Amino acid sequence: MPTDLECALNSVIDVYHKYSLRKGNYHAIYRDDLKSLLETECPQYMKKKDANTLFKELDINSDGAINFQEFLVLMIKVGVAAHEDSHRE
Ligand SMILES: [Ca+2]
Repeated sequence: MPTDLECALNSVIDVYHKYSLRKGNYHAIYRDDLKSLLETECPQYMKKKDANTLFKELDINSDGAINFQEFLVLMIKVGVAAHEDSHRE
């Protein structure tokens, strides 16, 4: 039986593929699909952020798409913000 952490990681991978596969690619999320992902999956985080700015920050290799490694940087950013919020409540 998978642990809580393994389930959480599988969810991260599933969400990545849900948006990457919109254009049929397991390894690339494009700008419009990233915007949709951010607005749908991270609405709390996006209250203070701009999707275009975030896309530029995340596209480290400047190939016009977010690969899974680049997506993990987003998970760090959202995770740090969520952790901070957890201590505010
Ligand atoms: Ca990229």
